[in-house]
Amino acid sequence: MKLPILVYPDRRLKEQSHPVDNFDASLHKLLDDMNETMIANNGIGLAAIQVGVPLRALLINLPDEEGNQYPENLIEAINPVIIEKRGCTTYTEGCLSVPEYYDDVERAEWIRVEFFTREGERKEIEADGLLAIAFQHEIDHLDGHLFIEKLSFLRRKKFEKEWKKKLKESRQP
Ligand code: Y12
Ligand code: CO
Repeated sequence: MKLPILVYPDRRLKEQSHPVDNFDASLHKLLDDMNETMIANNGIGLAAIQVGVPLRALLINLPDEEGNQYPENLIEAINPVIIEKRGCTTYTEGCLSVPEYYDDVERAEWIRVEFFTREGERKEIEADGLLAIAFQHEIDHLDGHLFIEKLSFLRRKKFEKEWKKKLKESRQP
């Protein structure tokens, strides 16, 4: 089932998400619904709080060079924790909860992440490039943070100005 995505400045996006305790059918249904929602909106990453569920669960599905996404490349990460990070890189990020806005964000270049699968199996992966960016972006959502909070003061002001204009234009006359 496709779910509605919370859009900035929805206050629920600032919530701290809770650890998942039960790796049961309701978690599996949530992950399946999140995947359907992410695909339908051309996303490459989605956190549970973006569909209004404050649980520490996220999805990432990076496209290949042609822009295609495959089900076998889907990463489902439950209770993810960054246990090591190195370096610094900048990438122009976007977010389904901040549609049509993209800006440069600095993050660690390389990370090691511990997480659990939907069956409760512990995994550890090393990530760099786009995967490292995506993990950090999505884990920030689990802690109630959006990428726009990482912008400089001036870039954030530019964003707020553009966002206000967009809301005004989308309002009914
Ligand atoms: C690198 C940077 C950020 C992430 C987090 C995941 N971000 C997304 O999945 C963003 C998706 C997105 C999709 C949009 O829709 C289309 O392109 C059709 C979009 O455009 C509009 O809203 C108009 C904006 C963002 C992972 C890795
Ligand atoms: Co996002």
